[in-house]
Amino acid sequence: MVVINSNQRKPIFLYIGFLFFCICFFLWPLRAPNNNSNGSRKSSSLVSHPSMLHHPNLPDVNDPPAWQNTTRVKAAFVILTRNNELDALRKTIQQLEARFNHKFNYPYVFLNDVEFTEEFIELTSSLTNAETKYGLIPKEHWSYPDWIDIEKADRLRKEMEEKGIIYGGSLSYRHMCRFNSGFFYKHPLLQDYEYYWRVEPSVEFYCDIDYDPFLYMKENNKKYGWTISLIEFEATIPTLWETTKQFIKENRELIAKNNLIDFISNDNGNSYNLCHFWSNFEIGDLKFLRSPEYTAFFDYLDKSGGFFYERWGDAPVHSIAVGLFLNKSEVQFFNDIGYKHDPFIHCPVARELQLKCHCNAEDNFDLTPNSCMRRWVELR
Ligand SMILES: Nc1nc2c(ncn2[C@@H]2O[C@H](COP(=O)(O)OP(=O)(O)O)[C@@H](O)[C@H]2O)c(=O)[nH]1
Ligand SMILES: [Mg+2]
Repeated sequence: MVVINSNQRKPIFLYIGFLFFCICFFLWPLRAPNNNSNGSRKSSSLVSHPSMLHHPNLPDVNDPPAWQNTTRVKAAFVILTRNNELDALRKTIQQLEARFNHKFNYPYVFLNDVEFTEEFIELTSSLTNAETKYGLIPKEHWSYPDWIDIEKADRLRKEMEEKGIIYGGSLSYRHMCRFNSGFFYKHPLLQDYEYYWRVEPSVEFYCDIDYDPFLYMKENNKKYGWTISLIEFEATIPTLWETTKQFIKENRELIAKNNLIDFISNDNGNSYNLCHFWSNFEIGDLKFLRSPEYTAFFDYLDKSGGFFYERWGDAPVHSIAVGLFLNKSEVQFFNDIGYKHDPFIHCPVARELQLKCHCNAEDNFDLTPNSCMRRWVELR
């Protein structure tokens, strides 16, 4: 028979106590109906979000719904799209209205590099009671700037295409990325707004959003909000980080004191770890994009030619800017907004958040190897 004396018992009790603590601390928030071993293990910090009960900024459960508060932010959805994406976009707007905007009625700004068709205007405006505006992008925001060597750009595009790099051969994709990086917020239709929510055709919204994320951003001094973060294709941005480092060297005074460099670099800024916020979803403060530091950064990148000679995406550009110019408290992870842009899904896994969603927590991208969520969670 095994006999345990009193000296041995003490460590055993301690061990059992510790085990119990670990179970409560790590597993309690994970009691999602469909927990599995890979996608749904989350630490408690992953489930914090503005619509959780007990959040300091939220009213008591007995208070009237948030949309009955008539305070609205100067904000709009911004949708850059082509006429031929109409059907994909209608599906997206239908979900966005059903999940959020029929309660809050924020306006839509549609942007295009060619005129929108009558059909597009009719079949999008009919899906919402909110105001809809349709804008043509000025030519100078969607064309080569005069310092670009067009023959060199043509040749490098061809080379990227031959290497099989995604969108490597597309000129319009490059105009799109450059426009989203440095121009959409300068469009006349956006001048009256303080915040934007970027939406693309085909994206899906899986959960009811019963509070106003714009108001949340404003009241909590948040400047950038996201739902999915991931690793960039390195072949699209070979010199982006070197160019950024040169910018930093020449503009040290513009870098935030408590910046988020550890989200985008594993070695204190020496190299880029390719982490970025997926910019097909963004809720942001337009003041940030219009700030002197963001303007200086975009202009510097633009002058280097990488939007055309390589294939710099607006996602790494925005994310690096967030990493350099903001601090963590100004950046919001919208865990509660269930969202899909093919092929990835952010689906909240906590049971409280699942209640009003139609996604499967097992499909959540956050803790898969290509997600940068762990990096985010580890940030102090
Ligand atoms: N007007 C216009 N919109 C474009 C063009 N290319 C892309 N977009 C829009 O830009 C956004 C990103 O393009 P998308 O094809 O979804 O790129 P991906 O998400 O990186 O695969 C979407 O909202 C598209 O509708 C273009 O040539 N003209
Ligand atoms: Mg897309």
